[in-house]
Amino acid sequence: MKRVRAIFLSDIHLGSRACQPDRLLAFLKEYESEYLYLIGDIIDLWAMSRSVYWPPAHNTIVQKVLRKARHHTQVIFVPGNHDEALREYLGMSFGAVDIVAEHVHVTAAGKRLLLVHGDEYDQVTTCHRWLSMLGDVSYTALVHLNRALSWLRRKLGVSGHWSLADYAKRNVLKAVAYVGDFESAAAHTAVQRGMDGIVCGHIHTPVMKHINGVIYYNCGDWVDNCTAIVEHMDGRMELVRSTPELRLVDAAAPDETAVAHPRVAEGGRR
Ligand SMILES: [Mn+2]
Repeated sequence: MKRVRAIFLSDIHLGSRACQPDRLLAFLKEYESEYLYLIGDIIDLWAMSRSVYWPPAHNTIVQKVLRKARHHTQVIFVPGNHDEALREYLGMSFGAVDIVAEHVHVTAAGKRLLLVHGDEYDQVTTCHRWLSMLGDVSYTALVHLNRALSWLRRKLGVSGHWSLADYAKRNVLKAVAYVGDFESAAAHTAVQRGMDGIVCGHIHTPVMKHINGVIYYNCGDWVDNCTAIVEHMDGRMELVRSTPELRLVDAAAPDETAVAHPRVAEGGRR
């Protein structure tokens, strides 16, 4: 059992056949923390709306998280796009799990980290190329515009996920650029908000790296990579990978050379 200060998880996709619950359970058994952050796409309501899939292992994960919340762990849940329905409950608590749109975590080393799922950067990313040509257009404005658009789509009852980014992601070469653009857009927000870093998920590409003077953390996912970000008691951050043999290994060191895993998934929804 390892005691750490904080655990950051995203993109677990419970309720989807793609989720790897055993490897997550191995991780949750090994690590205890003061803070547990669930940074979106924890429950895949999109997958469940197509067909209900909920094996006992998925229940075990929910029970384990709730048990942690009842005892000594502060659990905070930032909904993502696959569990967007839970955004209706922002500001509320369920079984000692607080649901919020975003959160600022301060590490033991005093670093301020913005926690968001990251789907707001998805559309921003598709516009990145000509944004950089136009120069002065604010990402923040675009992020707000994107939020307003998805609200409107919901109100109009347009189902499914509207995304030019999905189209771009079907092409591998575009996908490489896509991941880079997503990371810059996220880092840009951290800079603008005066943060030391940003912790997000969404694109299933686990990494810790310096971008424009801030640190960009991506938790990865529990579909392909089985990774988590942890903060040790002294504020040191680490990317941890749960291997198929259920052994936990360090995935990367927190310096700018640590481009941990340039994995690119072709197509597919995030
Ligand atoms: Mn997502």
